[in-house]
Amino acid sequence: MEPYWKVIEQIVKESDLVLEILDARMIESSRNEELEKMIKKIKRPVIVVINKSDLVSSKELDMGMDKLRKEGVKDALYISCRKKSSIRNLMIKIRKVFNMFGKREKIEDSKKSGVHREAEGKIVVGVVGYPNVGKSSIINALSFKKKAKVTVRAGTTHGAHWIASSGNIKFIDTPGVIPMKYMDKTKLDLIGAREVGKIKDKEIIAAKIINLFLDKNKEILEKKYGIKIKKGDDAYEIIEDLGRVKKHLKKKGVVDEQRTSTLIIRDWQQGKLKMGG
Ligand SMILES: Nc1nc2c(ncn2[C@@H]2O[C@H](COP(=O)(O)OP(=O)(O)O)[C@@H](O)[C@H]2O)c(=O)[nH]1
Ligand SMILES: [Mg+2]
Repeated sequence: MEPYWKVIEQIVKESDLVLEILDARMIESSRNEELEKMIKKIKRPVIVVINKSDLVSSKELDMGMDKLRKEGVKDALYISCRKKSSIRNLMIKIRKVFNMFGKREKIEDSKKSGVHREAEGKIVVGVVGYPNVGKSSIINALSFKKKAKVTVRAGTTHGAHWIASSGNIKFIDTPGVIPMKYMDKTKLDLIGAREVGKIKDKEIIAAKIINLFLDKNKEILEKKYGIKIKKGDDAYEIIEDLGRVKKHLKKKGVVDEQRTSTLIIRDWQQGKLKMGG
């Protein structure tokens, strides 16, 4: 097994309960099948947490939740780290799921692994998910202390993990680096798991981001960038237009598409392009 998966497996084993964090803007893409299988095998209860709900409309969120339920996810909720009420709801959910699990499976399981946290009065919560989905931010919000490092640059929680606590709950943060070969790179770039400087085909990713808006909410792009999108404009034409507006020009007045694409990707990854909300 790859070292990365060993670390994650260890964290899951140490946990009584796992939070799988997803990005509200790409709920499906930010799920990780391999990770979910592993958690299931180790028999830990999971709460699927759709984070960054402030960046999408409530309609979108409801649709995403419906889809998750249909796919058999029992415990899911959406939150935003920027909302106190969200964090409260998540805390309530953690205690609820932990107590239910305690009755259902925990006793048998704890005999095997030798873990008996109820007796210790502690709940260990492992927080997993792709880089940049907000794991560290959630831990910080839940523990009311700044402990886990939050970064605008993707993939900066390396190797070691932090443990933060809140009352009798301990949180384990997980490293943000997943070996790239396990994942669809485009998907990762959209989630923001890779820093923009490391993305080679910036235009392709920028075009994908634009396409996410073109169908339903192109006004968001128009407003954010002060451009006018005509019917039938494709993503590359929009990059071109934006490059002119921003004066991202090379010699002879040719638009520097790399530079404009970088701007779009960065704004998206940093949550500066809301899809509604
Ligand atoms: N808009 C918005 N941004 C968030 C939210 N949670 C985290 N972020 C931002 O997402 C980026 C990555 O967060 P971080 O906690 O470091 O993610 P991690 O890599 O999963 O630990 C940071 O710029 C955070 O400020 C949220 O609920 N809403
Ligand atoms: Mg982190």
